[in-house]
Amino acid sequence: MPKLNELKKIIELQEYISKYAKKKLFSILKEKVHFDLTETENKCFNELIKYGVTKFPVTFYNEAKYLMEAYVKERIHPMVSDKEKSLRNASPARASETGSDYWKFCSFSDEVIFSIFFKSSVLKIISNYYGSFAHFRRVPFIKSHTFNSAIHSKDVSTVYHTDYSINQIGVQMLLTDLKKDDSHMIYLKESHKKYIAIDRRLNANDDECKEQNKLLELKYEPYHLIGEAGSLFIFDNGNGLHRGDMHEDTRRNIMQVSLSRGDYKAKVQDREPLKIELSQKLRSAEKVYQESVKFI
Ligand SMILES: O=C(O)CCC(=O)C(=O)O
Ligand SMILES: [Fe+2]
Repeated sequence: MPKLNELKKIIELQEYISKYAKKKLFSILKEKVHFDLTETENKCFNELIKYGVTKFPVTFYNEAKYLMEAYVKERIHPMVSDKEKSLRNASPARASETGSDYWKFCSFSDEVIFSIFFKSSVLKIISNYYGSFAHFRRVPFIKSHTFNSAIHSKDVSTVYHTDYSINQIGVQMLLTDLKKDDSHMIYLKESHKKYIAIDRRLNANDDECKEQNKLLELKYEPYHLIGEAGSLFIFDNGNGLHRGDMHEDTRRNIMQVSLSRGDYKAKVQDREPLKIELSQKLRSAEKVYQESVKFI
């Protein structure tokens, strides 16, 4: 239970937050969908509704191992030449701010990435959450990063924020094991119900940020995106508060991708590089999979 002076600060913070609150309504009328799920998938879906974050019931252990070998350690891997044409660097400025020495956008056409998204119920769970088809807003990225507070103290995603503009859902897969004292994402459970919008740029001062993080963690229960390699998390980062909790001398390897309800068309640099191959692969797939790549 927080102490009285902490409660007072929480209330002040809440008032500060609501000044910037925006309730983004699902404005365009969408085709309503609902997919049948197994009992465990349904449990996962219900958790997403309740907490704004959930762990997918399947762990993609072999897939994570493959992605580490084929991408992050690409320079020593024989498959690299096949992949080269589909890999794109993320913003070098953001990469250096976040301590990423490997941060690349890749293709859904990769057999393993394809199987994770188009042969599982990940997209069905997210579509059920939206109540309409989920659409990828860009291709997935694979990121390997360390953290050094002296260099990276300006990393904006270490401050609690929501990515509120496009009703975004994030999917993050761990490519190697992560423990609580490794760098990882923290999501504040049930904060997605409050329609909070904190602009990251409003939090310039480090001490102020730390204080704000502490207060929010008293108000909402933190959910740590940690676990074994291949763990896959789904989170409503459009509405819920989250941040990267960075620890020095640790390395995080992840694959991440984000989705929207289709209110957003991917920028040229975020689109699928092997679009024709991907369309062919999806030709006889269920509509939920075909729809998901419509805007990339
Ligand atoms: O896990 C992190 O470093 C935070 C990233 C983030 O803010 C996001 O994916 O929306
Ligand atoms: Fe975010």
